[in-house]
Amino acid sequence: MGILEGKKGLILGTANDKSIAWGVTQACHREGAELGFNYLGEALEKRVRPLAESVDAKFIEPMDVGDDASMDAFFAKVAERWGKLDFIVHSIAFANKDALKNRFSNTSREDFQLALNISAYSFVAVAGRAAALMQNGGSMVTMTYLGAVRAVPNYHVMGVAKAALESSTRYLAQDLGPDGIRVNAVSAGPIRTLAASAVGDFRNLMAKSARGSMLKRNVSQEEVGNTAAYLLSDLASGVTGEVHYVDSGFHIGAGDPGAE
Ligand code: NAD
Ligand code: 0WE
Repeated sequence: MGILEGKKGLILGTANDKSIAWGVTQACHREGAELGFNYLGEALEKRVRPLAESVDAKFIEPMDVGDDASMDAFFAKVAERWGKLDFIVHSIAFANKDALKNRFSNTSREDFQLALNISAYSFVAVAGRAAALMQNGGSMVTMTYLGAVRAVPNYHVMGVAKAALESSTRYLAQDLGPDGIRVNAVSAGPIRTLAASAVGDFRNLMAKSARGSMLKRNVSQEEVGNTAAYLLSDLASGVTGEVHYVDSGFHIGAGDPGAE
């Protein structure tokens, strides 16, 4: 019997079969969960719907986390079709490409707001709506990156957004804990996904991350997915407010000096 048997959960942030959300989906499906999905816009529906159907999902609806009306419509459908919810996975981030390339000190107000809105506030917005459907407790997991706590070249405003996301994880854990709802973040090492492939010199960053890691290799979507499935399950019933690294141990190292 799977560790998520009998549980209903939402996977938010699938773009394609390279998405971290898809690695989480495969682990959750294998462990017996019933899954629901969102997609951002019609272009992604064509990719997400067949993927979601391949894991027997029946709930596949649009949601733009930058739009309160879109979020309300999505969660109204969750309430109508499922009534209750056991877990959510938030695997969503966005920043203007220029802000990840130009000097950090030149970040515009607009680009700062966009990155924090889509990459950090959206977790709070999703968590509040989901918590209302978690009558028997629940578990929430978001995806973060080391750039939240270290200055990683070019990660820039996304690092600021991930710092806000990790802090939001702790405040959500405090707020929702009395309702039996746990909230955690998984800090993944670099993985080649749609969002990552749009980043210049990602190949070099991946090579450096592998060299500087304890396991001397990068991590996969599947490894991140398995860790998320554990955090979503009752096996992690005493774990909340945590940032759990799945990065081959890179973050415990000294970084570049030993890596080269
Ligand atoms: P991805 O491109 O597959 O996923 C990003 C998702 O965000 C997409 O599905 C996209 O549709 C969604 N999204 C963007 N704006 C949205 C909006 N307004 N409304 C709804 N959805 C929106 O890339 P990924 O690497 O799988 O990213 C998933 C998460 O993992 C992100 O939070 C990212 O920061 C995090 N992460 C990625 C890595 C990496 O190296 N790939 C490492 C650590 C953490
Ligand atoms: O969180 C991320 C990806 C974030 C991201 C990437 C893009 C590229 C395309 C957010 N928004 C956009 N917008 C775009 O238009 N990661 C953890 C992967 C990542 O991105 C980096 C990294 C790593 C690692 C960017 C610079 C440096 C390192």
